[in-house]
Amino acid sequence: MLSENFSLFGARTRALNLIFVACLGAPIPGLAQGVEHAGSMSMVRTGDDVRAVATVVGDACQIDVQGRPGKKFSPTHISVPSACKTLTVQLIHTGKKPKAAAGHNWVLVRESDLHAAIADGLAAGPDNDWVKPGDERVIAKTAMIGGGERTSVTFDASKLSHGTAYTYFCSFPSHAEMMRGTLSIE
Ligand SMILES: [Cu+2]
Repeated sequence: MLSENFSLFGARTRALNLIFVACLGAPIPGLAQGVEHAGSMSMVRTGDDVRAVATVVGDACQIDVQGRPGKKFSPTHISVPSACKTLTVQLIHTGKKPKAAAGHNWVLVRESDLHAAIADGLAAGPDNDWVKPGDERVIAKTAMIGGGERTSVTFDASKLSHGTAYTYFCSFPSHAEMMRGTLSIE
């Protein structure tokens, strides 16, 4: 009877050890992962990957996007609820450099149009904020801004479709390769 109890205890200890080891292998809660609340927007962070859901007020939706030093957007993924008729994206440049040195904008295209839109934008030059004038592949874009500035764009979100992959990027030279994110209709 005593030995049975001992073996039972041993089995439990091994099981607990396994759970403990499994936890060590997982991302450390609170460091690598966590939930942020920026205003009324909920964001889930996993390392550099930040996913956010646009805030819905009636059928007008809103999201804040930071353009950060190091050529990064935050969030890096925006989920747009299908109830959104319009989406307002407010871009906040959290860096210090002026527009001419390290400007940021927010340009939305279909993922399949990304490379062509970037290439034509580079050819369009700084007078056009590095976006081809009248580019029909560009679904929405903000102005190019410098450090400490903010700007916004409101566009018709009902023309975006569920199941299509959209990408947003900053068209400033050498930024677009790193500075991009994805958007989808949920
Ligand atoms: Cu940029």
